[in-house]
Amino acid sequence: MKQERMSAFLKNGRSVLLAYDQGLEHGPSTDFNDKNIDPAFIMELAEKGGFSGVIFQKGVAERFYNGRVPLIVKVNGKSALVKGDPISRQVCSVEYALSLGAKGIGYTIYLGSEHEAEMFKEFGRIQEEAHEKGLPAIAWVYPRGAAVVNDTAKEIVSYAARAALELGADAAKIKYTGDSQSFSWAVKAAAGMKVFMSGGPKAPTDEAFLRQVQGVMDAGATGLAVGRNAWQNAEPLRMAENLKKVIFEGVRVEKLVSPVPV
Ligand code: FBP
Repeated sequence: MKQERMSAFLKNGRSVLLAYDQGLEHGPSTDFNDKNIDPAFIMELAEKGGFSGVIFQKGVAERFYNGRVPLIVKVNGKSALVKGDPISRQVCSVEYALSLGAKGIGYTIYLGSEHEAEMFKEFGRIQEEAHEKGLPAIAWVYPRGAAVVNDTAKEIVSYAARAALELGADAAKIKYTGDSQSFSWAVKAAAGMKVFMSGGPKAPTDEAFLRQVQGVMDAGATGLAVGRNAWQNAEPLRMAENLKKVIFEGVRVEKLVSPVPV
């Protein structure tokens, strides 16, 4: 049986992670404003907001990680400039991530890309190294490439979850399918492996986003790895509080005090 390597990030089996690797992935101009371009702001938000973990690339971890929230280092990355089927390669060793204080290793796999075999192979090696050191390997599994028509369809999202399980991930970060019932099929496909919803672009309202999170929890998932919907929010600490209520306390969105932005 698999041991629970994710325990550093779990409270009663649930979790809310703060993701901040978008600078490299998207380019800073699209996602950031004067406030959230500063990694120190994110480190403070992770701590004050009571997030279960924070996700950085190694350069940000080196300069800004303060050791007070469990760290996941994303060990591969790619820019937003190269077009065509995506490939994201290793940019940080497991050993170096560990030396930065990592309690988990993150790696993105573009399932369906013509380069998927290279990412499978690299993730396979990284997963084994992480496990040797007692760290969980968390797979961002994003279906992309010419063969993927709709990356949030039930079939493709559940395939992403299943691929992560079969590749040996301890947890998968996958896109929301749009409703709880279809997402529960992805949770089933994960067969006990931890499932996190990937936040996505900022939702039109706080309430709309919190309803997605509620749907994810109703589906039996572990929680959420959120970036833009938290740190692009005008009141990120209030969003963090609402997320924790929905994820850890099971509070229904309609019972939250003013979930809609003021
Ligand atoms: P967001 O909540 O901002 O979507 O962050 C989650 C995340 O998985 C990041 O870790 C990653 O950089 C980004 O989304 C990838 O975004 P995209 O789906 O546009 O490639």
